[in-house]
Amino acid sequence: MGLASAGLIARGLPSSAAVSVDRPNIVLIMTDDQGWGQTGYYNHPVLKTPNLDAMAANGLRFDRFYAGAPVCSPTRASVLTGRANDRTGVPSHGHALRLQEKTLPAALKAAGYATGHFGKWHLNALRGPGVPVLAEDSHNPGAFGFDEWLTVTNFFDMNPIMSRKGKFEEFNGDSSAIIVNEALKFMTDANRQDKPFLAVIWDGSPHVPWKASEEDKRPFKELGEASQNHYGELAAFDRSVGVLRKALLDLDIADNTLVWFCSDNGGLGVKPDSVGGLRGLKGSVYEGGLRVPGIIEWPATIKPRITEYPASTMDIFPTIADILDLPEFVFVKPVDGISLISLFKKDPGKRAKPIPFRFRSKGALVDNDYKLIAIGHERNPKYELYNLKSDKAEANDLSKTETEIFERMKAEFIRWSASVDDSVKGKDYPAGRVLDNNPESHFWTGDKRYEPYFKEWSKRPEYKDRLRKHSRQQ
Ligand SMILES: [Ca+2]
Repeated sequence: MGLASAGLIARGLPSSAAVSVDRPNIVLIMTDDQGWGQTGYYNHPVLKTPNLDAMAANGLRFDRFYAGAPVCSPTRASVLTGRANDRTGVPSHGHALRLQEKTLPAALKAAGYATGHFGKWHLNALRGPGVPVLAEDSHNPGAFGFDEWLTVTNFFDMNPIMSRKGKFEEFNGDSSAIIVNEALKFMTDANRQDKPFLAVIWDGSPHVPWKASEEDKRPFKELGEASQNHYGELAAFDRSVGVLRKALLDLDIADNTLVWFCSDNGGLGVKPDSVGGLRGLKGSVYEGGLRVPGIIEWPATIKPRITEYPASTMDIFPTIADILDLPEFVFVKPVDGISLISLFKKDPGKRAKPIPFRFRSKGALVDNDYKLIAIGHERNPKYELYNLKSDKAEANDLSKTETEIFERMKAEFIRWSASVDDSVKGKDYPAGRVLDNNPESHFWTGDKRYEPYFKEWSKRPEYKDRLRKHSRQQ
C-alpha cells in the first residue's frame, strides 16, 4: 500500500485529490442469488424493479454479465482481486481470501479514496447464517483495505445484528434499506471532506431464508408463501437502489459517481423462473448459474446503451484501476479480468481475452459467442461446446461438429487451468508459496470466539436453529 502511494506521487498524482472525472466516486452493489431473469427490464412475469430499470435506462446495461463463479464467496474474491477464485484461496463458499492477495479497496485506499464495506462479507472462512464480524478477525474487511465497515459474515435478513468495525449494533427493519442508509452516511461524510469514495454494498437478498414485510409480499399474493417472501426481498432491494440513486442526486454527485450493480451468482429454483430460461441454477457452470444482471451507471462518461459484450466480475478491479491509472503492482498476477473502459464509449467488437471459470470439479471458458464446459476437469474430464448466440439454452453440444473451435478452446482451458493450479500452490506470491495465515472453512458455532454470544443469540430467529443443531452435536 505504501508502495502504491509512492508510485502515484512519483507519477505526479496527489495521493488525495478531490473528485474529478479521473477520480470518480465508486459504488459497487451486489445482490445475493438474484438470477439473470429477475429484473423488470427483462420483463419478469411477476417482479417489478422500477429502480433497476431506471438505472439500466440511464447507464450501460450488460445482457451478458457473468459472476466470477456460480456461488458467493468465490465471486466476491474475484471482485476484490480481478482474479479467478481458485487463485485466491476461495474454491467455494465460506473460505478465506488469502492475506497475500492484493485488493481493490487496498489499492483505492492507497490512492486517497475513503473505502467502506456494508453488508455481507463471506471472505473470512466462516459458514452459517451471518453473524457480526469480530474486530480480532484476521480476515475482516479492514484487513483487506476497508477503512469503514458495517458487516456480517454471511447472509442476513430483517432486523439484523451487524458489526461496525468489531462493535456490535442491532438494527430494526429491512436489511437492504439499512445498509444503503449506512453506506450513504459514509458517502456523505467522504463528500464533505472532498474525498472520493469506494462504497461496497453487498446485500443479503434474495438469499434464503426468505423474509419480506407484508407490504413487500402483497404484489405477489398469487404465489406460494416462499415465493412471496423471495420476490418481496427483491422488491425491497430494488427500493434501496432508488434511495441510493436519489441520494446521489441530492448530494449533487450522481454525475461523477460510477455505480456498478450485479448479482453474485445465478438464480435459485423458485417459481416463476429466476434465470430467464437459461440452463442451470446457482452452483452450475451453465449460463443459469453464472450469468447475472449487470449495469454500470456513470452519467459523466457513459451514454445509455445495451451491450452484448461478455464481461464479468473479474473485470471490475482492472476497469477501476484503468480509470484511476493505477500502477500495475496493485495486482497479484496473473489477472483474469480486463479493463472495460473502451466499452464505455462504444462496443469494441470481439472480446480479446476469454472469461475463464473454475468451481470445484467444474470449469468453463466463455469466448464471445462460444462457451466450453469442462466437467470433472481434475481427472477424466468431459468437455462440451455451445454457441450461446444461436443456442441460449445450451442444448446442442457442438464438440463433435465444430471441432476446430472445440480443440482450440479446450487447449486454452487446459493451459489456463494449469496456471490456476500454480496459483493454488502460491506461486504468484513473492514467497512462492501460501503462507500459513489463513483459517480453514468452519461454522461460527464451532468457533470459540463466538461462544460468549450463544446464549443471547439462541433467542434470535436467524440463529436459533443453527445453535440448536450445534448443542445437539455437543
Ligand atoms: Ca449468493
